Amino acid sequence: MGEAEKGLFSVIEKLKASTEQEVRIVLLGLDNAGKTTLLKKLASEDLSTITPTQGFNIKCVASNGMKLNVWDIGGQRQIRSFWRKYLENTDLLIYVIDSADKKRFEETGQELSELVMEETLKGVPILVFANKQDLATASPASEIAEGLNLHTYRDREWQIQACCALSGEGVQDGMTWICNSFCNLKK
Ligand SMILES: Nc1nc2c(ncn2[C@@H]2O[C@H](COP(=O)(O)OP(=O)(O)OP(=O)(O)O)[C@@H](O)[C@H]2O)c(=O)[nH]1
Ligand SMILES: [Mg+2]
Repeated sequence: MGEAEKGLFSVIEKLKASTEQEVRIVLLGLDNAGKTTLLKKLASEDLSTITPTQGFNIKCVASNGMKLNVWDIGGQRQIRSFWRKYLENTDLLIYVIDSADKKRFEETGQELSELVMEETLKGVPILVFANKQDLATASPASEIAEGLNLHTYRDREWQIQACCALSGEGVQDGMTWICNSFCNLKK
C-alpha cells in the first residue's frame, strides 16, 4: 500500500470509529428466561447447544449502526448476587422474562425492582423482553408490564417488547427501541 492509500485508509477508519457508537448493555433476568438464546439469536449463532449460563457471556453485536457490547449473566439464584458486579457504566439494561412462567412472576418482579433501586443503574433505560410468546400459556406483554408496575418508573425510559427469542420475532423491534433511546440520550 502506498503512502497516499495508507493515509486515505486511516481517514476512513477514523470516520468509521467516530460514527459507530459503543453501548454497554447488561442482559439480566431469571434462569431459563431466554437471555442466552436472545443474545445468540442477535449474533446469528446456533441455538441448539445452549446450556444454563454458569458465569457470563459477552458478545459484541452490530445493530442499527451501533456497536453493542452485551453482557449476558447467568440468572440462577446463586449467581444473581454477582449481577451487581457487572452494573458499573451500564448504558442500557435488558431484562428478560419467561412470559409463560407465571409461578415466578413475583420473583422476577422482585429482582427487577431491586435492580431499579441500584445507584449504578440510576436513570438507565430498561427494555423488558416478554419472551416465549410462542407458548400458548404466555401472558401478553401488557399484562406483564402491569404486573411489574412499569408505568411507575418515572426516572428513566422503559419499554416492554413481546418476543420469541427462538424465532427472533419481536427481537429487532426491541433493538430498534434501544438504538433510538440511546441516540436520544446522547443528544
Ligand atoms: N418456547 C420458547 N423457548 C425458549 C425461548 N427462548 C428461550 N427458550 C428456551 O428456554 C430455555 C432457557 O434458555 P436460555 O437462553 O438458556 O435461558 P437463560 O436466561 O440464558 O438462562 P440462564 O443462563 O440459566 O440464566 C432453553 O431451553 C431455550 O430453548 C422462546 O422464545 N420460546
Ligand atoms: Mg444463559
